[in-house]
Order: sequence, then structure tokens, then C-alpha cells
Amino acid sequence: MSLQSELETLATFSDAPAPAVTRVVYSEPDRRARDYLKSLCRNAGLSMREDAVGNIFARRHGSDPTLPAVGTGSHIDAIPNAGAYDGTVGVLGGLEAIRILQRVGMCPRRSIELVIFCAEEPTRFGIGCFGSRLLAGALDASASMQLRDKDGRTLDDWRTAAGFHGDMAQVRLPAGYYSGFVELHIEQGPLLEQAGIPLGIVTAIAAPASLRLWIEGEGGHAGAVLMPQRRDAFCAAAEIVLAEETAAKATGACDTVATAGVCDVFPGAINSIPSRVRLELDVRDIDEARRDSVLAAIDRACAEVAARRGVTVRKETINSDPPAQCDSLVVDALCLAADRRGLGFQKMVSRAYHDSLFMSRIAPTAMLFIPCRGGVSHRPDEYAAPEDIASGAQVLADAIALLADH
Ligand code: HGY
Ligand code: MN
Ligand code: MN
Repeated sequence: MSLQSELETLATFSDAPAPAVTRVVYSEPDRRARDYLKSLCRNAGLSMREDAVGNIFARRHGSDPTLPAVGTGSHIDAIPNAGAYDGTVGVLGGLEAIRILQRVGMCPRRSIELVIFCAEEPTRFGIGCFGSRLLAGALDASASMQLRDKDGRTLDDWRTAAGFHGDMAQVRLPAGYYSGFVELHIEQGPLLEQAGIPLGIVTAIAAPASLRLWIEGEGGHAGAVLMPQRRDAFCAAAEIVLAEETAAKATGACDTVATAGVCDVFPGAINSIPSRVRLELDVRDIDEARRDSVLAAIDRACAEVAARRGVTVRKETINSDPPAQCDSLVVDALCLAADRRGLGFQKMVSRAYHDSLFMSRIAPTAMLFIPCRGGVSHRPDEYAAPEDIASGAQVLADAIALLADH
């Protein structure tokens, strides 16, 4: 079966009708996708393990098992109504890279390990990358047990129902576990396609932050309450969202981005004044201080709007992470590998976050991007061309071979 057909098969494990893909962690499609990938890894002769939260490790042993391995991998979970390539290109491309090296009879000194990270997307528990955060020690095991979905069901409950048991404190990998880590991923932006360049070598990953705001006003009859008496929670929320957008634009840097992707209005009836709103804001920048200036502007806006409109605003910081600088050894291996294949590349930053953002805390890490059509991602029309995926897997294999004999 070809890499392309494996990607197409993987896309069928979904809670949404094709071409959309919805595959939330610990869902039935997630379980079926895991089983499918484990069968592919088994067929490739890899030895496997799963940790207490569901990260999967598939290893090809090197000639010197005492040496730290070279890691590669990505995620298979997909946000609602997403596409077939986000994450999966790095999982199946990583497996293909291992198979390429097997086919050419390369026996590396270092073992090579494919990692299928559990839950890169924030869909279920509101925080992204909880699998790689736990691996890197960026999320405390006991704190992770308190993560809850929007119905209050805990991560611990979900993971045990999905068949994952064991001590969460054992998930964390020891420092030095990998000598290097490389993630293949679609760019999720338009730059490579616009430049007609087949590969992007990532030198830094943006600093993501996400906030949850609860805004409480006073409900009432949409017809009977006069405007001066109103404390409309949704109007207050709208002003805060616009203040977030204004602050992001005001930095003058294209790398500062922000949005409000979640907005729950209560009671949600056309003729009832909103008494309560839950907002979730996402703010990012490659420069942490600039990102934090937007967070500070949001705080000021919350205080000003609350005072003027007579509402209360409660804030929870879901995450506020530093950016990652990729490692020059791994970046150079990717540049050399691309050069040897005669493939053009450009160095670039990643504005999307990835599991590599956390793997970079415990291993020298870099990423390899391939173009995606129109820069589209997190949509059913997300698409990467088979030849770009194949080039990505080949250069990934070559870079891993360099790192595995280093
Ligand atoms: O949101 C992100 O950057 C990633 O796709 N989860
Ligand atoms: Mn994504
Ligand atoms: Mn992704």
C-alpha cells in the first residue's frame, strides 16, 4: 500500500463525512486510527509501546541500543471539520522515512523512533499538545488529571475509558531520551506555494497563549428591559474581542496574531438578553514580549468594559508558552538532506504550534514543512500534493539517517 493510500485510509477514520475529517482524542475514530497505524508499524517490524495517556512509540532498533534514539512523528487527532493532512503527513511520512531506510538496507547506529502524539489539538480539553507537554514535563502529571472537557469529564476518566492506565508521572521522558527530533508537517500557510519552493525548514515556532473568559451580566426580556438598564454579557464580550483584535494589529508586526474561536452565549434565545458568555481567545507571536503586550491589552480591556457595562469578567489562562528555537544541528541536517536531493527550501518560522514546540525542551528539534494548497488548513479542502509528501518523507529519511549516524 502506498503512502498516499495510507493517508486516504487514515482519513476515513472520522466523525465527519468526507472530505471533512473530525478525529478528537479518545473518540471511536481516534481508536480505529490508532489500531490502523499500529498495524502498519507492526508490518514494518517496529517494536511498539503506548504510555499511560496514549502516546504511541514505534521503534526501529539501531546497532547500538545504548545510544539515545532519533525521534520523528506528529499527531493524528483532527479538530472538527478539519482536513486529512494536518499531523498525519508527519506520522505516515515518518513511518515512510523509516521504511525508506529499511528498503535501502541502512542499519543506523542509533535507534529511530516514530512518535504518534496523543492530542496535539485542544478540542477535547481546551489545551493543545497535552501528550507532548507531559512527555516534556511542561505539564505536571497531577495537574493533567484535572483537565476537564466542556461537560466536566476529566482527562483521567477519558483515558481510562479509552484503555490507557498507569502512572501519569511515568509519561515524562528523561532528558537526553532523544539525540534529535524532526517533525514533518504541512506548512498550514501559503508561503511555500507562493514561492514555488517544495520545502520549508523551520527555525522557530511561535509562542501560543490561550485564555478562557467568563463574562457575567444580567439577563432579561429582550423587549421589556430598556437599554440604559441592560448589562448585556454578549455586547461586553464583543467589545473585548474587538479590543483583542485591535491590540494584535497595533503591534505592527505580521507575526502577532489573535482570534476568539469559541463563544458560548447563555441562554442563547433570540428574545433573551445574554446573561453569561464563555469566550476562548488565542494569541500568538514569534516574539514572546510582543505576545504578552497583547495579553496585557486584553486585561485592560476586560477591566474597562466590566466597569463601564456593570458586568464581571473572570479570566483563566489555559496556556502561555514561550516560543521554541530550533536546533542548528537538526536544521543543518535538513538543509544538507534537501541540498543532496536537489530540492529547494527556505528557512522559516512556524506560526502554528506543534508537538515540536515541547519536544524542543528535551531534545534538539527542528521541523520540515511541505506546501499545502492555498495555505489552507483546519478545513476539509486542506490538501498536500503526493509528490510534495513523497519529497518530504525522502528528505526526512535522509536527515534522520544523518542524525542516526551522528
Ligand atoms: O493551533 C495550532 O497551531 C495547531 O494546529 N494545533
Ligand atoms: Mn492543527
Ligand atoms: Mn498539526
